[in-house]
Amino acid sequence: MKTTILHHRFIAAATAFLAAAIATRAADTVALGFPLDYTTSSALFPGLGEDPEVDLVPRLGQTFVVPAGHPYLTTFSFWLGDSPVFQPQAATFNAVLMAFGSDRPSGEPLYQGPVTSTAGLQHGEVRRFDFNVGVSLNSLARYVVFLNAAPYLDGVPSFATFASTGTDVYPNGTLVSSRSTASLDQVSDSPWQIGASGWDVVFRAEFRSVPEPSSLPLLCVAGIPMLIGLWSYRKCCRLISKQIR
Ligand SMILES: [Ca+2]
Repeated sequence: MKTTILHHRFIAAATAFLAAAIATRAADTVALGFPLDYTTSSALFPGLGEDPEVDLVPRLGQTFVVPAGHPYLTTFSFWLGDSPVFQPQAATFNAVLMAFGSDRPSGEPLYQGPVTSTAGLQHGEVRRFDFNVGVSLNSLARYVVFLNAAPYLDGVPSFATFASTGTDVYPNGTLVSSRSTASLDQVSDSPWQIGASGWDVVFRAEFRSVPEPSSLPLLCVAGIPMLIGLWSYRKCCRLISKQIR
C-alpha cells in the first residue's frame, strides 16, 4: 500500500517537473503583432502576385524591431486571403528575412523559407501562414520578413491578398513592398515603398531569449532520465518488498 502511494507521489512530482519545464519555455516567449488565434474574413489590399491589369507587387512584407533580450526569432506568420476576383493561379512565393535600413533591405538573406502557395484557399477565406525561422538576430535592430513571389512569376495572373486592418497597429514597423522583379541579390538596389501612416499587415512574430530546444531533445533531457529513474525506483521497491516478505 505504502509502495503504491510512493509510486503515485513520484509520478506526480515528475509530471509537475515536466509541466514546470514547459511553462518556463512559454514564459520566455515575447510576441509582436496579432494574436495567434486572430481570425478575419476580410483580406484587404495590398495584393501579392502578378497581373498587368491590377495593382500588384511581387514582394511585400512587414518590418519590425527585435525585442530587447529576446533576439531569437522562432516563428513569423502572415494571414493571407484568396483574390477578390478569381485568377488563373494561386500566388506562389517564399518568405525571406533580411535586415532593413531606412527604405530597403540590406545585407544577405538571413532566412529563406520553402516554396509556399495559397492554393487550396476558398474564395473569401483568410488563413494564417506560419514560417519556422529559427534565427538569432540583434536586439533592437530592424528587420523585414517579406513574401517573395518574384522568382515564380510566369506571365499567368496570380493574386493573394494580405489581411490588414489598414491602420498602425504596431508602432515599430510598417508594411513595405517592392515592385522590382530583380533577383534577390539585387533586392537592395532600389528603395521600397513604405506603408503610409505606419500601416501594418496582419502579422505575428515570436521571439525567445535563447534558441528553443525541439521536442525531441526536451524529451531526452527531461523524459528519458525520468523514465529510467521511475523504472529503477519501481525495481528497488519490488526488491525491498520481497525482502520484507
Ligand atoms: Ca506600424
